Amino acid sequence: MASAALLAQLRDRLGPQGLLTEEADMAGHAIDWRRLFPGRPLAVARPADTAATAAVVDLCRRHGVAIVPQSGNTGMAGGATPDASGTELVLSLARMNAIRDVDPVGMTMELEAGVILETAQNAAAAAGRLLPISLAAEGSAMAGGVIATNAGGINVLRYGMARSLVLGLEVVLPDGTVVNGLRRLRKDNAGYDWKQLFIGSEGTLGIVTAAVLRLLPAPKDKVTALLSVPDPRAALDLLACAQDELGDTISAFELMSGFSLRLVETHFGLKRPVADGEWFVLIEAASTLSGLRDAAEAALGRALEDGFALDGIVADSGRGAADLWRLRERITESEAKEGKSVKHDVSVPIPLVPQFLVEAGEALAAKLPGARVNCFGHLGDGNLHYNVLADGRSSEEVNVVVHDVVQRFGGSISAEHGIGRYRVAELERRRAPAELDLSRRIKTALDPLDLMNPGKVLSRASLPRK
Ligand code: FAD
Ligand code: 2HG
Ligand code: ZN
Repeated sequence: MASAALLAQLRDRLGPQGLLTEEADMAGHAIDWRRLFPGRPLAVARPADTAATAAVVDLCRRHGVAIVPQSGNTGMAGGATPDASGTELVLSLARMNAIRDVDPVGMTMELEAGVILETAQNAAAAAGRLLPISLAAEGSAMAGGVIATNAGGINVLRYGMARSLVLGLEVVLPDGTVVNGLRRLRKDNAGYDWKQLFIGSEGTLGIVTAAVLRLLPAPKDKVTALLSVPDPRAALDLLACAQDELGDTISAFELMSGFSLRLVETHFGLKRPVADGEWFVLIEAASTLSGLRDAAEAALGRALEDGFALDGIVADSGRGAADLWRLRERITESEAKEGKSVKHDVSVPIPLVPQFLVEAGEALAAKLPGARVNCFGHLGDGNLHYNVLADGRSSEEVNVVVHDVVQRFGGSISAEHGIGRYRVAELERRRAPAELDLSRRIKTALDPLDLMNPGKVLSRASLPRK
């Protein structure tokens, strides 16, 4: 069999550590974090360096075997697991986990794709620098996955998505070519900025093996506050007020519904330390200079006086801040414990968020009565996680109701989690034909055999026949 020959060649090239073929060993690579997208890998290759990664890609291409790149396997869109055919090879980056260099003067970090995000954050902190990408999965998500999904998280409003922090990239193309663009330059206009194609491409155009990330000075002063607000419109007034008082020190502005916090209390026993309300905002500001606390208290005072906030607390210690963040970070796990949900990771223009929430709520009540909504997210970016708990309803049925409203508001059906396989049909339904056609042309130019994460982002059927 062709696959038996391939496995023998892979074993030769990678050694016993480098190839998993037993079902029990592969189990953790075969299903995603949400346990929604199980698959059956042909095998799991675990190359230890870029040359071995390129060799795996080359061998797979010769045998016509598709590859599913996988880093921390925390993705929310089913992009990192294989299909059920037993013919796709998972290529895990987990063994490529070296931080090659941290430069506190040039403020860069060069690292391999399998470095866990939290490890990278700690290495930056040890050098007195900040790697500002932060998300609840940072203890498992890896640099390669963060870059391949162009991850967002809680600090986007100040520092941008992962894309804005990538200075250089090394990738293996679907034909096995290694392209080394590991430059640490702040300015580089020499030709096409090809790395942007791979950032956010979810493993469909090539494999990210290493990167150079931009670092920032580490903040010395930080304030974290939790406020209850009467409604989402007041939350936007609060955003404007916080921007006036705290300027560009605001690094996170997160919205949480009362429903979200009740889930966290039910499943983790964590109580919110502010008076009742139906909406809550978690704000963090950080600065390399001191004096933030006075500004934060002035902002809170003004918000209470003007009625944007009903109640609020400013954390008075690192531990107090961590307790407030725990409320936010536990929402996803609480939702999973509550039952099945249909996730929506949407964005709309920031000023339209309150009206979006009204209209999405009305559409659900009319079309899916009884559905419960767990809404929370990155209000400072106009990005809401509008997750619907609707027992017995298919995701297709629920997606269409929510995404119709998103489309009416000029929004996006994936603000930060990507398309994976979960949102392929919705993307193809809702993106303009010319945009889809351009994406297919890019895919076909780089991966004419459709061997790099097939069926993710773009459907197999929509690509030219091989
Ligand atoms: P994986 O899940 O392994 O892969 C994700 C995609 O990238 C797949 O399509 C895969 O094929 C591809 N890929 C992986 N590695 C490579 C590589 N080296 N080269 C090419 N392609 C590759 N996301 C956010 O944006 N913001 C959040 O706030 C956020 N919070 C989360 C909270 C929780 C509790 C969880 C479970 C997830 C959260 N996520 C969030 C989603 C997820 O953590 C991010 O998308 C993360 O960037 C994925 O990294 P990973 O290493 O786990 O990637
Ligand atoms: C977050 O912001 C993540 O916490 C996860 O993006 C969102 O669980 C979700 O839907
Ligand atoms: Zn998020």
